[in-house]
Amino acid sequence: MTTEPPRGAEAPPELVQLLTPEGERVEHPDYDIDLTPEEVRGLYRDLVLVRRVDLEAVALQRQGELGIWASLLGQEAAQIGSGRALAESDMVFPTYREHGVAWCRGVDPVNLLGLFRGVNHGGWDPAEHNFHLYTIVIGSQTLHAVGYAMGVQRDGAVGENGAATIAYFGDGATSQGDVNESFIWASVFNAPIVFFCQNNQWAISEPLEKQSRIPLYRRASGFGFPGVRVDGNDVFACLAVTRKALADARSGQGPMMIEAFTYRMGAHTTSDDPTRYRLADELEAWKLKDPIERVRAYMFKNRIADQDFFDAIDAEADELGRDVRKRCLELPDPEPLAIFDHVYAEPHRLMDEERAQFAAYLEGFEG
Ligand SMILES: Cc1ncc(C[n+]2csc(CCOP(=O)(O)OP(=O)(O)O)c2C)c(N)n1
Ligand SMILES: [Mg+2]
Repeated sequence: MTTEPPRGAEAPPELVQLLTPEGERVEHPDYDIDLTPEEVRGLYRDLVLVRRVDLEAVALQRQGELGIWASLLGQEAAQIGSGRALAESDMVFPTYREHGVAWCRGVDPVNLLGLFRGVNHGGWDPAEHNFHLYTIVIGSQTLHAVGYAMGVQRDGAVGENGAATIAYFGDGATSQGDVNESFIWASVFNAPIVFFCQNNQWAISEPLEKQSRIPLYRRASGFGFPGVRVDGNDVFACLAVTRKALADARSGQGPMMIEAFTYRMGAHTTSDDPTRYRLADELEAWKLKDPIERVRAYMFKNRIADQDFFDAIDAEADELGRDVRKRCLELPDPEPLAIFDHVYAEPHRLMDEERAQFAAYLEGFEG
């Protein structure tokens, strides 16, 4: 009897990788990158801090303080690598799980928590951070992103001072019509956009095999633009590949798809129980590819950081966790009628009617 390796745990051969799970630096002919020790320490800090915010959010949800939370556990490198590749003028269209990218864009994590606590409608100003609001409707943000990128193109912001757009989505989203339509528009109009697919192997309980019979990145060629698969647990490779794709988009070379091959180590959301549909050995195999551990091993081996550095980052993470928790619990509840305030930019008759109905309903309560 042969023992099959756990599903998705074998590294596929066509994967761009610059840092192995053991923390060994490897070369790549197309995507090399020179990082200073300072930059490596910065990436490590990002990875640890976003994981800490995520863990705190899961705990807050378990304590009844958030309605739901979509954990990024395991996907930190894909998000920090791509997020740190962005230029300030680039525009991001996220899903609901891009907490690491939000971090790179300077969005206060408490604003993310406010959304999942149900006390705000979005939580941040997309124009201020060049980071659009979270989108729950699977794949729809890719169409918004292509529309935005085509607008940038029409404003003439392609070339030397060009700005790129990046759309995040999951493996499951690749089966949505919206995503396929967005590929077509981006391709035929040569839009300055990067499609960043985090293939975390699952769409809730639906495995990757139910989305595609070919590697996802190869879909791109059918639409007429390049696709590449990167080790999504390798922050160096994600940074290098995304940096190049964004630079190409900005300079007018059109769209590109990046498939970040990674794994969702937690549940789909806090409402999900993955033990119902996946085997524990799959998770165990992926734990060995942890995106943070490999950077830590690399830093130790190459004397880029000492124990004091790691202790200081851990202390900073604990402090951040405490601060985020405290400020989350202090978030004020909105006025019930505020739900009608920003549905439309202009006054709207239907909203006025519904507001009045709801106000009358609220008046029916005593006190
Ligand atoms: C249009 C639409 N259909 C279904 C859903 C329900 N739904 C929420 S998350 C999800 C799975 C998405 O999987 P994937 O794209 O792989 O992203 P991941 O959650 O794994 O990051 C589904 C089907 C939805 N939100 N929107
Ligand atoms: Mg997925």
